[in-house]
Formats: sequence, C-alpha cells, structure tokens
Amino acid sequence: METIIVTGAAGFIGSSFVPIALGATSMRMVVVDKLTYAGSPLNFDEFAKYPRFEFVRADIADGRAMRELMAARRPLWVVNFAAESHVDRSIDGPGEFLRTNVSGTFELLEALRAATRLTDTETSGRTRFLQVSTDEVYGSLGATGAFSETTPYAPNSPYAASKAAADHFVRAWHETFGLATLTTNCSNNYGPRQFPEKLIPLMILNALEAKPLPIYGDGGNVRDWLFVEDHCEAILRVLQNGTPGRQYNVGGNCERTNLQVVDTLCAALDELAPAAHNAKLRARGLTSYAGLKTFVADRPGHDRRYAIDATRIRTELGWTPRHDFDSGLRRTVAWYLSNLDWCRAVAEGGYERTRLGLAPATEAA
Ligand code: NAD
Ligand code: TDX
Repeated sequence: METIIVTGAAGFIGSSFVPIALGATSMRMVVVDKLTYAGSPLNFDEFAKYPRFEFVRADIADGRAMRELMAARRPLWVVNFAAESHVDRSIDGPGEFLRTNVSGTFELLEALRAATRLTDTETSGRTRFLQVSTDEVYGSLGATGAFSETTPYAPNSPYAASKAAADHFVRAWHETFGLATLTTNCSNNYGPRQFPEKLIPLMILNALEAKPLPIYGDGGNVRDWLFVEDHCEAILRVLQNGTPGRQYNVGGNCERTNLQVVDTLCAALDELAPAAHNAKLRARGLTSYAGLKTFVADRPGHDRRYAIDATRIRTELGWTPRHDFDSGLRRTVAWYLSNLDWCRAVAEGGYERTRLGLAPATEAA
C-alpha cells in the first residue's frame, strides 16, 4: 500500500483534505502535525481509528524527525499544509513564521530528497511533493486584473514573505535536485473548522455574543473566497495530474469586499439564529447582527485586493469550484452554530478573540 504524508492536517484546510484523499485513493495516510494553537485532534477525530490513518505528532522544522519519518514511511506523496497561517500573528511575532514556514518546508524537502533515493526504485520515480501556498505571495492588486502564475512575487506581510520564501525553496529543489514538486497558490478559504481568529468565524462568534464585529480600515479590501472542499479537490487534482515543477493558482472567482462578506454573514445569522432569540443582542437594543459592525484601525501593510486567474488549473486539469459563496457561507454558519463546543475547545489554549497584529509604530530615525 502506498503512503501519503499530510502535514498540518490537524488544522483547517488539511482536516478537510483528509476525508477527500482517503475517499479518492486507497493509500495509507500519515498525518504529521505539531498541534500548535491552530491544530486540534478533534479535527480528525473520526478518522483516528481508521486502519489506513495514522497520526504522528511532530514539528516539520525538526530535521532529524522528518528524515526518520520519510525514511521509515517512504511516501509516494507529501502534501505540506503545515504552517503558521495568520497574517495578524505574523505582525506580532514573525519569528515563528520563519521557523515553521521556511525552515519547516526546507526540512521536509531535504528529508524527502534523502528518502527518495531509497524509494524511487519502489515508486518508479512517481514521488511527489506538493506545497500548499497562497495568493498572498503575489502582493496587492489595484482595482483591476488578477494574479496569474507568471505574476512576480511581491509579498507584503511577514506571513506572505515566509510563504514566498518557502515557494522559492520548493522551486529550487525541483530545478536543482529534480524533486517532483508542485505548488498551489490559493485564495482565501472558508468553511467548517477554521480557527476563530480568521475573519468569517471571528465574526460569527462575536455576533452570537453580541460583541462588536471589527472591520479593519474602510472594509473595502477585497478577497477572492473559495469553499475549503473546493480547494482540497484542486490539491488532489494537482497531485494526481499536475506537471512537476509547475505552479497552479486556485481561486473561487468570487471577489467580495470585507464589508460585503460581513453583511452576507449577518443576513445568514439573522435567518439561522434570529435576533429575536438572542437576549444579548436585544439587551443592546439591536434587531439585526449588522448593527454590531464596527470600523477599527487598519491592519499594517493591509493588501487591498486579491483576485485569482485560475485558467491554468481549469484548462489543464479540468478543475472548477463546485460551491457558490452564498450556499457555502450558509453551510459554514450552520456548522459553527452546531459546533459551539468545538469553538470553546479550540480556544482553550487562551485565545479570546482580542485584536491581534497592531504593530507599534516604528520610531522616527
Ligand atoms: P491552520 O493554521 O488552520 O493550520 C495549520 C496547521 O499546521 C495546524 O494544525 C498546526 O498545528 C500545524 N503546524 C503549525 N506549525 C507546525 C509545525 N512546525 N510542524 C507541524 N505542524 C505545524 O492553517 P490553514 O488555514 O489550514 O492553512 C493550511 C495551509 O494552507 C497553510 O500552508 C496556509 O499557508 C495555506 N493557505 C491557507 C489559506 C486560507 O485561507 N486559510 C489560503 C491559501 C493557502
Ligand atoms: O477581525 C478582522 N477584521 C477584518 O476586517 C479580521 C480577522 C480580518 N479582517 C480583514 C483582513 C482581511 O482583509 O478580513 C480579511 C480577511 O482576513 P483574514 O481572515 O485574517 O485572512 P487573510 O489575511 O486574507 O489571509 C487568509 O487568506 C490567505 C489566510 O489567513 C491565509 O492563511 C491565506 O494564505
């Protein structure tokens, strides 16, 4: 039985990838995750006893552990989801982003390169490494245009810089060492099990508690939203049929300003958790969740607009998103409403939804 190693699958996107990959292949899956604040075993609970599933708690930046793991498991495929993923946290503490996102990716590449020498006779050179990257590496767009795979990298946040650096290592390991690498650059994901520091779950939980919905700046920043399962299906498609050494942009063709996202969310909440039944909201004299919207100081270095040109993955690999934003968002809201215990459990490490990422002003020279 061939093996797929999936790093970071105790987090949001990786945990959606687990059932999709287990269902679409007959491979053995080894999930490798450090279980940081963002990772929870609850996210793969239902697969823990599955015979083809194994969990290894490890740090991808631990080179020795990664070399031992790859040599022992001899994977056919490695998919790297593991990362520090929150832009605001990268402003408060960029060091961990360098360690996990850059050094971690480097250690995985080196460990797989070493193991591939042992494995390639078994897999006839079919070993593949897929790096799950982001559209944020391309920087910020003006009012028009979209990122393509030839757009130059221009990262603006410490998070984006760390992901861009990792992508360059991945590229170099293909060009120099002949490792069969693939990179996907995806836009903003939404869906179940997203840690409540990110825009959509943060707004849902704050709304239910009748707390302010903090909108950075003027709320006009644009993101291209994609339902998480669509992203995972794209990753699988690239693993199966992508051309080594190639990058694939993945997007939802679904641009929304943050204000539009929050308004759509509030409308879904008004329907699924009516204000009339929310005592805290009524105590504030409000009849709709939209009354909680609050404009706050902008994120430093806040990218204005992202948009993805997904022509390559559509024409070469036949992938298109299956979910539209309104139904995907409703499904997401319904999931959070039914999983408030999960929300409490993942925040137990001390996360209280306070504002992150307001860097102190740099002192004038
Ligand atoms: P997440 O923060 O929800 O999960 C990250 C996971 O990685 C967690 O389970 C965490 O425990 C694990 N991890 C962190 N450091 C680790 C380490 N040193 N060793 C092993 N495991 C470690 O992130 P996510 O939103 O699921 O994102 C997954 C990947 O997709 C990331 O690489 C991210 O850059 C990329 N991505 C995310 C989005 C998005 O909208 N969320 C969009 C495009 C790309
Ligand atoms: O409280 C908030 N208020 C607000 O206005 C938060 C948390 C965010 N925002 C804004 C900032 C962004 O313009 O909403 C937008 C989305 O913010 P995040 O959810 O933090 O996502 P973003 O910064 O766009 O990055 C996400 O998409 C790309 C993921 O976190 C990354 O991992 C991924 O690479």
